[in-house]
Amino acid sequence: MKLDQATILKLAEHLEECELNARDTLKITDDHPDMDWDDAYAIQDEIRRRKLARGNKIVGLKCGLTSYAKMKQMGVETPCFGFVTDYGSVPDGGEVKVSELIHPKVEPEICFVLKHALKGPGCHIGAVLAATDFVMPGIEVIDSRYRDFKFDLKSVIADNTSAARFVVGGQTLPAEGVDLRTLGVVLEKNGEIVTLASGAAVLGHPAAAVAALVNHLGARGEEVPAGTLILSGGITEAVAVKPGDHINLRVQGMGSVGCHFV
Ligand code: OOG
Ligand code: MG
Repeated sequence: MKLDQATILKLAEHLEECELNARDTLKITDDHPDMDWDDAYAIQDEIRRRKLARGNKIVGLKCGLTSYAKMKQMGVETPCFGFVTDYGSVPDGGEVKVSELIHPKVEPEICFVLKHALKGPGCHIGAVLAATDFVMPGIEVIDSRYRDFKFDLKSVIADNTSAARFVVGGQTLPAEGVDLRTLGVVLEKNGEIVTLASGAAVLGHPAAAVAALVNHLGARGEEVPAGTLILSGGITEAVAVKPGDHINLRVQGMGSVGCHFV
């Protein structure tokens, strides 16, 4: 750790205020170029603690920057991990209020729900699939608190990996019946296809992203409990949205999930 506790608390408060007031900021590594990975996750942990203390719930975990399309779009090369909240959950077909956000973008994701706990190190695709209850489509609405989405990996980790809103729905499928690598994914905005890909875009197999999350938490002594919802990361580049947009995600064999931006 390179930052003292007071600085970690101050940066967490600052980033969370930006989130809750839909205000942007410059990336925090500009003022703290020496901060390390542990500092970045310590700031994210403090944001989580603040939300729990306020009575919010953490309702799932997320992997970010797990596809080459996303890594290329954001100029980083390593996945990152964060959490999603109760107030971030939008029902399938529901509304997302753009006024509560800074500059939202949407990403198509494959979501996992576990029936057994997982703990790293050594977690692999096989362990993830064996522990998965079902998979389903999800749209993640990301909203970096950094001006113009300009950040580096440490800054984005501290900012809870740009987590803002998410929509899960469509049709659930047991993981064993699906080849998650060849699974086709089509993202539509206002009825037109804006991007498409297959599941292998995420680290060769979306379950590999979940395994990476489990191993990351395992290194910190944490287990991922049964019942956890996990967003495995954007399969394509993220797509900017504005009020009036309707987003629909179609996933092969899993129906579709959608939301409106108002
Ligand atoms: C970071 C969050 C990335 C994903 O699925 O890749 C993410 C960002 O691009 O702002 O959630
Ligand atoms: Mg995402």
